[in-house]
Amino acid sequence: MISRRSFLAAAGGTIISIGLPGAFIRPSEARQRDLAAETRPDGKPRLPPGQFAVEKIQDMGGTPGSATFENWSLRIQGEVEKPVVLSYQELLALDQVHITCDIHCVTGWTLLDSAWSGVRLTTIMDMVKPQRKGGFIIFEAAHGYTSNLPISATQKENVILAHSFFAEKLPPQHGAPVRVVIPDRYFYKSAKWLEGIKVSSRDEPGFWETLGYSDSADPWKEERHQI
Ligand SMILES: Nc1nc2c(c(=O)[nH]1)N[C@H]1C(S)=C(S)[C@@H](COP(=O)(O)O)O[C@H]1N2
Ligand SMILES: [Mo]
Repeated sequence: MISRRSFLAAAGGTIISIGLPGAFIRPSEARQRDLAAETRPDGKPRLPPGQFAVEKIQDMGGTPGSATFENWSLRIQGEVEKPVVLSYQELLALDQVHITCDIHCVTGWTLLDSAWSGVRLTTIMDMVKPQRKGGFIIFEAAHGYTSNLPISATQKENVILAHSFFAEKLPPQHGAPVRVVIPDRYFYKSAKWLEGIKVSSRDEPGFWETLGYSDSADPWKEERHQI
């Protein structure tokens, strides 16, 4: 039997997977024991339940968009007072933040201390002003990939639209020109090759969410699959 965790999905003729089995570069046994005892400033364990640490980001695939740094644009619309279209240059002109965070893939790996630069989602939401009924955010990526969250789950300081990874322009396979980074949800929420953001009055389950993965995706509650 194929486990749900490793099943493949065909999207737009391309076979993609939520987690390709691969060779993981893992910290030493001693470091892994130390990590197991570490806690975050908010009191949560550094490694969420059922996760293991890796030292390098895994390339998890997906179908890249065709946008370049020159012609990329981001359309933010839906239940907002002021819809906006941003170019890459306009994104760079907004307040920039640099975050160091851990990211957690639902397949089990956790990358510690990854460094991203970009713009807080709250900065963008302050521009467009979501209406009261706009309770959900839908991230729209190339080729119809979407992910969804209640707006409340995206209003944290560490939720950003990232254009750089470890001070270098985001590599194509990791979502260039711009991707979402939501460190405290499983990584499938962090849409690569971002093209739009829709504020919606209703929840609209995204690509992996409609295939059985959790809508809320909280790693500390181990919300991996729909129940
Ligand atoms: N557009 C798009 N974004 C996506 C995906 C995808 O297939 N397409 N895969 C998601 C999943 S399942 C994961 S684990 C992360 C992987 O990001 P990475 O390849 O940079 O590690 O991207 C997420 N964002
Ligand atoms: Mo994933």
